[in-house]
Amino acid sequence: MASTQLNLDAVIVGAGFSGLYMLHRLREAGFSTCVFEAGDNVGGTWYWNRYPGARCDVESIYYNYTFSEELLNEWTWSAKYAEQPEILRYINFVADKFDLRRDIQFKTRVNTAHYDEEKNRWDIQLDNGQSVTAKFFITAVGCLSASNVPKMKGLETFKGEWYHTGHWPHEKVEFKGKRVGVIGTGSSGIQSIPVIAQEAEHLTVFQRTPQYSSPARNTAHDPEYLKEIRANYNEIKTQMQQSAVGIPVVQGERSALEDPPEERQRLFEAAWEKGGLMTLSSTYNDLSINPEANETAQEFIRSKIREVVKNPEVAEKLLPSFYYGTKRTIIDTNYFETYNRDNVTLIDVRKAPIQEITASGIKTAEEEYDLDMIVFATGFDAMTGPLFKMDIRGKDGVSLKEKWAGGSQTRTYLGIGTAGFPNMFMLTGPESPSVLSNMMVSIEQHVEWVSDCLNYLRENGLGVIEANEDAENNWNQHCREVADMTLFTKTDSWYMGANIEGKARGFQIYLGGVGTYRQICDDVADKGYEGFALIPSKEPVL
Ligand code: NA7
Repeated sequence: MASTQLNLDAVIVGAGFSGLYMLHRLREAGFSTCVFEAGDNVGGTWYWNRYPGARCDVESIYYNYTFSEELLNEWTWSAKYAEQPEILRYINFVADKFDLRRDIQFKTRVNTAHYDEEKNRWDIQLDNGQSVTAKFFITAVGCLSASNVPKMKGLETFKGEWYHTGHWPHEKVEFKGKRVGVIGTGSSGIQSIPVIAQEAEHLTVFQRTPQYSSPARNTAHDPEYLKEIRANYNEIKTQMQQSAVGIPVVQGERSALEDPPEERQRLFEAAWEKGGLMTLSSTYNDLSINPEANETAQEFIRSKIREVVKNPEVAEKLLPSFYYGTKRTIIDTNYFETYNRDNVTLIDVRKAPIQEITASGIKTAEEEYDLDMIVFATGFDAMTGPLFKMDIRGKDGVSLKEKWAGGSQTRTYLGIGTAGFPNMFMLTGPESPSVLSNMMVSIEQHVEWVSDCLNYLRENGLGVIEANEDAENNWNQHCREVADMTLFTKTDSWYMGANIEGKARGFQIYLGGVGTYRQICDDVADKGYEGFALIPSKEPVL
């Protein structure tokens, strides 16, 4: 059957937080737009990550859209840290409020997007056989949407159930009476382990790298507090936008080494008691840059783990030793306490690696564990993974994968554009603050920058915008220089691409802070999109 071709101003890939807002902005500005979304509903990350205990580690009052005062006043978060179902309800509420669904095609994956230089249009093929052309191609695919199930011998022979946390079933998964194995102790593992342990007959945790985690201390919201937040939201929004990570954080002004041990202990204790994402890490100003200062925070958390976990042998296995904060900082609810339960066993797979999955469980170098269910909390091919799931080709048929492959690493200009790929925009792309910021702040900033850019092109009769190679190289170098000033690059993490076999190593996030980054992006726009080549339209396309 011949399919009819849609010709649009812009195609957006993904109906998560970024894709939805991008659609709203472009539609308001009069551009013809459609979102293609693989899932059967809106939500992106929050649609797919439905594992037990999933919740956002950014406080709910900061983790929402801020572009509409009406929306801010209409939605009330129940708790300091919102659970996945509540966040998904919020996203659905937004989609309904702004009538977004009529321009979203669900259950549709973008397979290929090829730029046709002659026509100056993107040719897009969907997995249902439909083809679409668009002047602009905008990826809103998220940073953590390509889930990583490590290649393990024998997985196909396993007779029980198995799931990945980032692709969790929509129906309730029953743990009752089952022997469950969880592989991985990143955020997803640490959030789900305490919840699974409460239900399962037995839980075996397969840990490769012990993690630093501190208490979230989640609480229900006090209506008076929310009233105050609403009354001051404009000021709070400005603070978020100008901050380092998109959350107003009180940053300590001294080095951890300036304080005597007793005072340091007092401040760390206070942070531990208060709980929350940045509380401990912002106690001092040098924890992320000075190895000795970092060691003080490491030792503090190790002492807490020894204090909480009753069995000293188990506690010992749980002690992390990498630089604190250089893998995603984690906050938890009863994570370390869970190892005091009789129905929980911790296996160190660094010492005795997993050799294979058998029909009945997991076999390590030391022992075989019988399991009814395996939960892979093994993370994602971050940042580039979601983009590489599509065959994106720019000028001369060069694919994004080829351009960024091998040792050459990812290169972007501002994390928004990349040379050789005209009229393509990446929302929260590699080399932007993205996952090391409050995503909502970074999403709104990118969406607004891109929609302003499209308006500018239209107003000025411009048909093509493309990042210059020089600008891109300078940005790439700047990103690396900033990252090299910190301890982040000293740890193997998914920020470095180190969790995926064969992936080129390189720090993929801009660490200069969201306030600084916003200023840089605004300056680029104010200077007529400096660093981008702008070419007049042959015909008035928009
Ligand atoms: P993460 O943070 O990438 O954690 C994945 C975990 O899985 C981590 O403990 C890994 O150990 C472990 N892992 C990965 N592969 C293996 C194999 N082959 N064997 C044993 N263990 C393995 O993913 P999450 O989903 O927890 O969190 C992702 C982000 O989502 C999070 O940072 C928040 O931003 C939200 P490793 O540390 O690599 O040794």
